[in-house]
Amino acid sequence: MKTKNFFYIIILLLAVSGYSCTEQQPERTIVDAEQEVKGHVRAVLTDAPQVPPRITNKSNTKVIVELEVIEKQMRLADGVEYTFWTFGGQVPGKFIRVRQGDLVEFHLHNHPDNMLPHNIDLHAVTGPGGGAEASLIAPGKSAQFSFRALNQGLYVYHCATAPVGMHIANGMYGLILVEPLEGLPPVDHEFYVMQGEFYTSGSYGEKGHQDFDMQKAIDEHPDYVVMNGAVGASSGENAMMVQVGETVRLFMGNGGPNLVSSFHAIGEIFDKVYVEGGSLINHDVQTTLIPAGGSAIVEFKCEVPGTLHLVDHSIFRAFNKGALAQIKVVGDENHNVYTGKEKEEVYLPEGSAIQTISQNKTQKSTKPIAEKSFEERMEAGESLYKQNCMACHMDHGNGIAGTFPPLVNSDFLQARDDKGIGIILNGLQGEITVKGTNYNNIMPAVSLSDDQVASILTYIHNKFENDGGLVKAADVDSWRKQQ
Ligand code: HEC
Ligand SMILES: [Cu+2]
Repeated sequence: MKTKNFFYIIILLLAVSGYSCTEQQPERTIVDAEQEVKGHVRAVLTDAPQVPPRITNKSNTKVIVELEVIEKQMRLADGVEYTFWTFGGQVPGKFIRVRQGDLVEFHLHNHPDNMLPHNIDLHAVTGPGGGAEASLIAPGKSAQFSFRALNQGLYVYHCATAPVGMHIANGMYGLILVEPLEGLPPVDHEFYVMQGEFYTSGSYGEKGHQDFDMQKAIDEHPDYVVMNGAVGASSGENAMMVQVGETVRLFMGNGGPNLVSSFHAIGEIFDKVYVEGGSLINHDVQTTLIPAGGSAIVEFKCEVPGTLHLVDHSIFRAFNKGALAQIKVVGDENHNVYTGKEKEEVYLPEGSAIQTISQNKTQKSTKPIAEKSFEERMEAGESLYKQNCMACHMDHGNGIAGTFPPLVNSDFLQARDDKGIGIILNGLQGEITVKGTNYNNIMPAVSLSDDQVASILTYIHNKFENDGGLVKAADVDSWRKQQ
């Protein structure tokens, strides 16, 4: 009897604590669809990473959305072109913003120059196919349908014309935000970022126009996983910019078509996550899962300057397939929050030996290949340098004083008969002197093909103010044979 009472008390306590938890969640508003809407407005649509302005009108209205499907060739990566199918001319498609309870009058136009029929399935629609059947149109046609935005939240829309996977894989997805009646709380910046994969005939980085590869899509083996439709679309000089002390809200989507995103911001913690783009709010989150065909709204305050890297933390996608966007935070340091590097010294545990950073093993094949011209070596060398050497020797080959020696105007490199081939293939350790500074560190062997070593070294000897010259694949081959 006693234990039974105790049991009831536990249940009661759980119920009470459960109640106080849900209390912090915003109340859900149920829309009365019978209620009439007042007037009408034309929706402001934006391309990523921009978001349309907050909605300020106080009552529900009819929102007219005009969206045009355009098939067009654009950049997927440097030197890589792809024929995208778009909602509004960019990938992801235009951002649409309405208010809960609004009546959305949707007009889909299929540009006359297009080759295929298309339609739209908006996950914000309550109705068959999310509007897909109602909006299916051939090139040169328009379709209209209306829906009531009953549920608040951040929703994916996509094309749902057969073969559905192919239409999505070619870039036909975007986001529609249904703001709660009372509006989202104000923040300093709102941005739109959407992940998606591309399945191309050539592998990652292969130059020229790439076709869609159906088999890779079925196997779920993408060559590209990108943020905002292309490698570098929202990073580097296209990065989003904010000031220290400002608050940021990201509307994150995942078009898929296949992969789930482990969304993470390197250097930030999400103060708030609207889980899966719905009304459940989680706090203090490091990585939030975004399903294919799903979303998340994340919020944080930028306390210190620096670059935040928005990645899919299935991390090879970020570093080897393009899944990276950046937010640059500018302003004053705050050493109470983050000090930056206070000290650095070399740490060499006993017994450490040269390791190998291995590329694809098959690339080691010594089968004779056609030698490249100087220009081709320089071009290939630049991207190979970025992939294999830049992490340590830095952007412009300047290294890091005391740890990674500079490759710029390196007397050490120029004094070697092998042009540096042995350094790349065998690694390097022990004390060396470069431009009067001593280094005693370890460079791992980097396993690359003869052709790749030749291109990197040609690049370094010329680009970084060394002694110039052309290194040939045959030089690397004969060096290997002498070993
Ligand atoms: C993981 C870090 C790392 C990577 C990656 C790396 N290096 Fe090094 N590299 C070093 C270190 C450390 C040294 C100095 C070794 C020592 O102290 O003996 C060095 C030394 C060198 C030197 C001789 C010193 C000089 O400044 O001339 C050359 C040349 C060189 N690296 C080229 C390359 C090239 C080319 C690549 C890319 C294929 C590369 N390294 C990748 C860390 C790295
Ligand atoms: Cu389509």
